Amino acid sequence: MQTANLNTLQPSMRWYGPHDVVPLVHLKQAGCEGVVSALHAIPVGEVWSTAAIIAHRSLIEEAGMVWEVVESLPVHEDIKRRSGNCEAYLENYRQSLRNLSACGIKVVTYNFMPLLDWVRTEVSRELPNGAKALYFNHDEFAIFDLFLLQRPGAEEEYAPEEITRLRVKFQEMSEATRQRIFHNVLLGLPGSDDAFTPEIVLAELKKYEGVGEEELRSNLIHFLEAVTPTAEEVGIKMAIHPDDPPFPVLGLPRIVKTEADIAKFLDAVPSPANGLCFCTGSLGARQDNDLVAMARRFGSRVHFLHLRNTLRDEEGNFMEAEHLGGNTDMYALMKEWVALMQREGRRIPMRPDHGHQILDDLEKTTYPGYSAIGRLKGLAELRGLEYAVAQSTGS
Ligand code: CS2
Ligand code: MN
Repeated sequence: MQTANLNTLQPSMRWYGPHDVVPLVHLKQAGCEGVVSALHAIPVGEVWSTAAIIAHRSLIEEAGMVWEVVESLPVHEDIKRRSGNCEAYLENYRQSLRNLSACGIKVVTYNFMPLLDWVRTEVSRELPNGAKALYFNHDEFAIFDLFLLQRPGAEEEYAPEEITRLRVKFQEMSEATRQRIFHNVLLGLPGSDDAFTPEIVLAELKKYEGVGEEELRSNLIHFLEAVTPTAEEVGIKMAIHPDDPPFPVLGLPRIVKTEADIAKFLDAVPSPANGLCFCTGSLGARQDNDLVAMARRFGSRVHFLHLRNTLRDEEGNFMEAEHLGGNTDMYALMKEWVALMQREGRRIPMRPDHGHQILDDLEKTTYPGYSAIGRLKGLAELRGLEYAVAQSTGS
């Protein structure tokens, strides 16, 4: 594909490492220049050694692609709570940044969601055409919270009529559905191959007692003040991933869900090294987020793009939609990214965040959302859109 200008998105996909059922050669065939990856075997909080980074990078380079974006260098819960060994983990984080920079990494993605990463109630919801997608159902999640987990305090967060309605729904629910919900909600927990019991989850949640939005935000700013000077010094751009979904869950605060949230921590640590992974799928799950306005306002701090679409309904449910379908106007957004790259004379790495399970992948077990063919379709559609936008604006 030929574009008039070199400042295009860097087409990329995520690779989970040698155990990923989608091999690197398939990412190359799908049109990727870059691979987004992490050293998943290293326990959260430990330093990523230069030797381990180089070994991983060699695999990607041998497959003809570059590794410039890490997703994720996870932040230890002690840092998020600013307790325990927080300062030691911050020093480890800085050391990992130095090592990553020495090995050519340019962008480091992370999130600051307490305990859970993404949350869904279904990971293979069948669509009318037989494809499968990830789905968040508001009622099922509330049922998990109120009746499966029985979280203390949960009842205060729902209206009494709603609790009555949900109790009936729960009583009529099959055991298989209950188990599916329990399992899926906890997929975003680290080490989620283990069998979590309500007791284990409640004990983990208890550790966040007393950490509300303000405390978590101040802990994030503490983290940013601790690592940004190092990132700046070694030439790494930090890119925080928004909360997914962008609202509090299980009584845990979430602080990267709206334009106002993002402005706060970007302003608090104004270095360009303190930036964003703009995930349209996460931010787009809220109807009150104006993504185009956010792209305009924060564009120069965006170092990495996750392009994904969601289809919301009135009840607070959302489906992961096709990349160009759903509620997010991908065309309007693509115009912003193309203009931004031209204006600033740079390329932004982009990956299709998730894809549907379609065709031969329906028979395979991949990480939820990380099928080969669905992502390939998303990447191809997004690159076609980018090409058309770039051509039509004469850039
Ligand atoms: C990702 C996130 O698969 C996904 O939904 O977008 O898990 C993301 O990798 C992390 O939140 C970033 O730290
Ligand atoms: Mn994302």
